[in-house]
Formats: sequence, C-alpha cells, structure tokens
Amino acid sequence: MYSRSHTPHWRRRSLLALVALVAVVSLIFTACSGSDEAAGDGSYASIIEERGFTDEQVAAALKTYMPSGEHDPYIMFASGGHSGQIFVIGVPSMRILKELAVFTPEPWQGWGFGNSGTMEVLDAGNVDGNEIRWADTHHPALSETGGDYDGEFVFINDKANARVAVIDLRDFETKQIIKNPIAINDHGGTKVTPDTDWVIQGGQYATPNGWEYSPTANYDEDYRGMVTFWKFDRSSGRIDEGASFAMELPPYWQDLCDAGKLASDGWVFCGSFNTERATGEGADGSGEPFEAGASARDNDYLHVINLDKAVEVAAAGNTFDVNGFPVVALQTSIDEGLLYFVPEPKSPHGADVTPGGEYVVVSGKLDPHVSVYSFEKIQQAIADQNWQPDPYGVPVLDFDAVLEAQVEVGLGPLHTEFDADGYAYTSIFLDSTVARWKLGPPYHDDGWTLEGTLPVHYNIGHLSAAEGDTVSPDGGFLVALNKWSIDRFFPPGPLLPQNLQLVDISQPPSADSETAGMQLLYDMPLGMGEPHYAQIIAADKLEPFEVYPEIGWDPAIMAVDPNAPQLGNERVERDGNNVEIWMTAVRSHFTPDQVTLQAGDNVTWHITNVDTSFDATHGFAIPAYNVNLSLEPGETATIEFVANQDGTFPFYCTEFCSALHLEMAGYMLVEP
Ligand code: K7E
Ligand code: CUA
Repeated sequence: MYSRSHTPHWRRRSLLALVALVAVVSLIFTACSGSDEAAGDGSYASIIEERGFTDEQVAAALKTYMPSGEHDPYIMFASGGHSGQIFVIGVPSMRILKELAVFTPEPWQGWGFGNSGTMEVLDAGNVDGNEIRWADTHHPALSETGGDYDGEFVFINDKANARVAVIDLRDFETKQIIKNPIAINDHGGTKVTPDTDWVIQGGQYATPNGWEYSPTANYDEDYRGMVTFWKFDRSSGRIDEGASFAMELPPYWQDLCDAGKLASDGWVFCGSFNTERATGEGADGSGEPFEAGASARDNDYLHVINLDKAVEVAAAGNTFDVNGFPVVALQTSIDEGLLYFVPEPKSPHGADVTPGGEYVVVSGKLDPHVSVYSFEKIQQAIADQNWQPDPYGVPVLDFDAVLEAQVEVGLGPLHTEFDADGYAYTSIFLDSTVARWKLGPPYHDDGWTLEGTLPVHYNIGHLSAAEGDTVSPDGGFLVALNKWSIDRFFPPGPLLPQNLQLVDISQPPSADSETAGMQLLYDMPLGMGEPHYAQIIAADKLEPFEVYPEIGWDPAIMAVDPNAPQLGNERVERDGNNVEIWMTAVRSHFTPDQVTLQAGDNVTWHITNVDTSFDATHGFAIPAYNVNLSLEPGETATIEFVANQDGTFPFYCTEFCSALHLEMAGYMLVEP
C-alpha cells in the first residue's frame, strides 16, 4: 500500500529495484562487451544497447513506467487553458485520464448537449445574455482541510470572462459555474483558504465596477481593481453567492493571489502590476504601449489583505452594491485596516506562501530575484504604522522593514512551490529552468541560497510539486508546465503542443550535481489548450464513486431523483401537446424503443441507466436535435425540447457497451 512518508514505500521500493536493475544491466554490459550476441535478442540489455540509452535515461524510464493495471500514486489536476476544461493526469506515468468538462461542451461526457442538468450549469455562466461556451482556465485549486488537500472538490477560474467553477470529485462533474458580478476578467484565482471556507478570485485588467462604459481618460477615477471572496458551503457542495463579497481595489492590475496558512491564516496576498496605471498608446498613438507603460516603475504592490476582518466588515453590511453584489469600498478597506501594500520589484507575477505560512515568495518577471517577505515583519510594520500612502491612500509598508531575503534565481522568475525538505522550486521563464533553492529559518539555518537549476524545454510557466502548495508538501515529483516545446516533438503544423516535463526531485542537492539533484524524467506533449497551473494530489486521498450510489441518481443534486425512470415503470404520458417519457437503458436495450411524437410537442424525456456494473456507461444520441448524453451506471438525465422537425429519427447508444451495442437503438417518430 502506498504511504505518504517522506520517501513513500513504493518509491523506496522502486528505487531499490532501480539500483538492483542498473547493477544487473552494467554486469550484462560488462559480460557482453565486444560481443554481438546481445544485440537483437530482445533482452532489455540489448534494447538499451540498440537504442543507445544512457544509464540516466534507463533510470528515467523505469521511474515513470506503470505496468498495466497499476495505478499512479499521484493525480494531477491541470488547467486546460483555452479548452475551458481541466486535465486529469496520472503522475509519474503522465497518462491522461480525463479531460474533465467544465466551461466547454464535451460530447463524450454528454456535457452541454441536451442534458438539462449540464445546460443549467453552463447557462449560469452566460455573460450579458451571451452563451459563452469556452473559457481560459488558469488555476485549479483543490479543496483543503487544515491546509492540506482533502480530495473533495476542485475549483477553477476563467480568466477571459471572470467566472469560477466548482467540481465535485465524487463524480468528477462540474456542479456550478458562477459569473463574477463586478468584473469581466480575472486572474488571481482560484485559491482556497486552508479549510475551503473561501474561494479567492482576484481581478486582472481593471475596468469600472460592473464593467460599465467609461473612457480611459477617466482611468484613475472610474476604473477599479477587485478581489472577490466566494463563500463555499461544503455541505451543499456549492458556492453560496448570498454570503460572498468583493473588495474594491485601486485600478492596478491584480495578479496571482495566495491564501495565508498556519502562521498567516486569515490573510490573503495578491501580487499586482501596472501600478503605473498605464492605459496604452490610445487610438491617437499619444500614449505609451502597455508593455512599456506598465513596466515603468521599479516597484508594484503586493496586496496584503486581512480577510478575517474583511469578512466582519462585509457581514456588518459596510458595503456598497454593484449589480446586486456587496462590495467593500476602497476607502472602507483603508479606514478599517483591511488592505496594505508591500513594494515588490519589477512586474511581479507569482505570490506563493511557504508551507508554514511564515513567508510570501514573490517573483518579479523583470528581476532576477525572488523576494521573500516575512509575515511577522509585515505585522510589525502594520503595528508600527511604518508606511507611506499610495495615491489612493492605501498604506504602503516600508520595503526594508518587511523583506526577509532575496535570492538570485535567474532571469524571469514566475512561480514557486515547495517540497518536504525545506526547498523551494521557482520557474524561470526566460532562462527556461527550474531553480531549486533553500528556504531559511525555520526550514534551514543556512538558507536563502540557490542550490542549482535544471534546464527545461522551454519557457516554463507554472510548476507543480506533489502537494507542493499545502502545509505538508510531499516532494518526490515536480511537473514543469512549459509554454514552448519547439524541437521536442513532431510538429503537427505551426501550432505546437505544450510540454509538461516530469522532474524527479527526490534526491537531495549535491555539490557534484549540475542540476542540484533534480533529474528530468519525461516529456509529455499536451495539445489541447495551454495549461497554466496544476495541482498534484496523492491518489489515495481521492474517493470517487465507482458507480452512482443508487439507481436514478441525478448528478446535479447528488441524490436520487424521485421522478427518475426505474425498471418496470417506463412509460410515455401525453397531456395535450406536452409529452413526458420515462425510459430506461440497460445492456442492450432502451425501453421503450419507439417513441411517437407529433410535430410541435413539448417533450420532457427522462432516461435512467439501470446498469450497476463498473464502467457500464450508455450514451444516448438523437440526430438533428443536438442531443447527446452520457449515462454512467445508475445515472438519470432529463432532456427537454420542442419536437419542431417532423421525420424519422433513429436514436442509439453512443458507448460501445456490449456485444449487442449496435442493436441498442430505437426510433423517435415525429408525425407531421
Ligand atoms: Cu503564470 Cu495565469 Cu498563473 Cu499562466 S499564469 S503561467
Ligand atoms: Cu449501451 Cu452501447
């Protein structure tokens, strides 16, 4: 059984096996050197020889190989970028298990093709009346208990339209999509507080509140940034919009946020850029382009937010209203001591809290250092009122008073995660490396030093270490999520896949290792949208349903639908031109297998998959009506449509479920 100690059993076992195997391999090499007999005999020694593998390559292959039937010890939830979905990937095999449907219709899962439950979730993400059926997903956040992943839920943001989704990990289905009422795009989210009381969604490109029209000439007065705190109700598995609130921020472009934990529990930290408040060249070309205008100052501001206190202020009703949503005004935040700034060097990006919550690590994209701020020193500076106001009156704490350390890690540092031994890993975009560096006290007395770097291919964005942003990171594996793959794979046209590179971080840094003990294991091309962030959870924390617990289960309510068709009560009822159908699906039959309608009927059609066997999924497709369902064992679904096209429509099962799967079909007859 896989256990989660520093060096898990399975890894110790596989390392021992590896050492033994490498020894055997070198023995065989020695025995066979100078002889042609080994070549081509099918032994692994001859394969290694023929393909010219090095010892290191053989070790890498052995570390990622999962024999048929064995499961990966870790599961990675990677954002799907433009696909609007989440990718579920086994680690270390890097096998894709599922493209989990979130914001985008997905036919295999029957997501968004007639199933009322899925249509309702997707429609809740409509914006200004427009059906938005894609998303730019960036940051998945697994639910936490006590700052550790608990395997119950995962959340993710849509940068393009400022939406947040809730996925229940009992069935890996999206249960809720929420449109942010005050912002039209986001970035600093999702992240969760240590017990998942709050889901954080920070803004990005400032607009007037509620994305009202205002010319950029009025930027300073009318435009505002924001951070939204969504109250998560674990018992219902939904965000409670009515208990949620936002904070109005200056029109800086807020970037990534992280929740405090342990030492800093109750606080939230968000980076920002464009504190210059640049508004671009403008139509007449009189201004400065954004990339110059938004990079003019030496510092931007880390936003330090007292969430516990903000919750009290919002609960007391000390808010104003934007599109019916409560917002704590900027001046209220200043007056009540909810918001402080800390100068952060040169166009910062990631803001990551150390496992114990003692520090916030910030990377400046245009600065070769990570800057490490002490939460204790931040508290002291607040108590000492050691600050200057920014143009909006927000206290900017003294940089030197709150800085703990700066570590030079390379050009273009972005994001940081941690392992179990007090090392931090920072992605270095311009250098295309992962930097491994040593944290200072209480992790190491001789810390704040760079141990070394590992080249990655190429232009790494985020990285994700096993449970690497929790209070107890596992170490062992790290995945570099690289933006460019260039020469790593066959180029399928000019749009190239991203490259997810698996790295072994189980070995300590050593002086004779150029890569500080890190070993590159595997290149995984991902050609389905650009993943940004990913989180890696120990697989034994996940307890998904194998089949739905009872027949007639409605995933939208995670309970049996009392109106679900059951074996024996299949029927068609007509009331005027309202027709309701109760159908069951079982290997290999739909009951009833003929349904006769009249043109213009309002049709409500329920189907239950009454199969209870592991993996006995049925599909259900009706041509011309754009209906396609996936009915997992026990699941019930409802479709509603107007039978506005007369004709003869064979419906059929779209999952190859049995030997007589092709016979699992029927006719929908619509009389003119
Ligand atoms: Cu760096 Cu959206 Cu987290 Cu992409 S963000 S890399
Ligand atoms: Cu049911 Cu194929």
